[in-house]
Amino acid sequence: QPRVFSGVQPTGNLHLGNYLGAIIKFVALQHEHECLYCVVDMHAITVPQDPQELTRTIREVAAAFIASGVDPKKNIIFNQSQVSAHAELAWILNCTARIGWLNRMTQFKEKAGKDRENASVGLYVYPVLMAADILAYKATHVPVGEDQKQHLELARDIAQKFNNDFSASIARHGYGEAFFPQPEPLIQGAATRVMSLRDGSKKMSKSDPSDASRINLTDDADAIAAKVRKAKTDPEPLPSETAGLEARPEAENLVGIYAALGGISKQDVLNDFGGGQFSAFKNALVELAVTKLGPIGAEMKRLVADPGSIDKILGDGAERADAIARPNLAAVKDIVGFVRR
Ligand code: AQP
Repeated sequence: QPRVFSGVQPTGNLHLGNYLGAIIKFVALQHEHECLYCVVDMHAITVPQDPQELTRTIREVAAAFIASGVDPKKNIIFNQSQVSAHAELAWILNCTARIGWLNRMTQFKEKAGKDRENASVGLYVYPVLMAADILAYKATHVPVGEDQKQHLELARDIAQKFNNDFSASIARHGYGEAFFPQPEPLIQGAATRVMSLRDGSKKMSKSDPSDASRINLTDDADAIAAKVRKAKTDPEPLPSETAGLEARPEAENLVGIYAALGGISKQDVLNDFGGGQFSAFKNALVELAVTKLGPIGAEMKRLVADPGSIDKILGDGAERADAIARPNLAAVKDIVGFVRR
């Protein structure tokens, strides 16, 4: 049966890329599937975090899910560190994954930078923890942005190697031919890779030192307007066909953002704005972004003002998540040959 899992790191500055690449899809999927949406705090500490700020941002990400329309009763909203199966399964999968596989991960190379010797071991094995996040629930579908594609492929490789390595034991314990499903990435829509507003070759990112490079979900209308109006563009008018966006990354990015926020295609956007100047298009984009994001930001602020209520939602979610993950982890321990209590 289909089951959706996805996570967002509580590393501050939740932005339009996180929203359009992931959170907006969480909202759509909740109507059809059982969904688990996780604040992946254990991933966040793979790079240094201020403890008080981490506590605040864990609640803020949960608030962003809810404010965007994810129903905490229907779906399971929780934070990773409250469900010990993630860490336990990650260890077992660390022994399945190969060093050569991890050495190919581009995100580690980017995040570790030049001083790789000094990166945390956690940052290196991050993709294995991500595989454990998904496989602990035997999730079948994972809505993510384009940047997570390689990690999803690794999760599929790990699932397959585990199934192969332990095939005899899996069959002996009555699980048939495969224990873990192959999780499918869901990377869809007009904005699977939202780019920086200052540089069309860089992804919009929480850690970009320039706040003008991203629209934060908590930005007010004035900030959104200022950032969109200042967004880098080129001097040509907008094309009338999507083919004309090729080699124009900044234009393509803004058209993609408009399409994703408006729930229309890029061609629809160009039907309305093709041939026109950027200034008119930017005005319309400001209006759309403020209409869509304004209420989300306001609701996030309201929700985080009551941390007790958010903690209750996270605690309830963790219990429900644990009830799914615990039997799966017990089965994995049997398959591996561990003696259980
Ligand atoms: N620019 C983006 N466009 C589309 N999707 C994006 N995502 C992130 N950036 C973009 C998607 O958002 C989800 C949560 O991401 P994350 O918080 O787990 O980590 P990240 O990808 O490392 O996010 P950032 O903003 O880029 O953080 P830093 O600056 O720390 O590296 C994922 O589904 C991701 O694909």
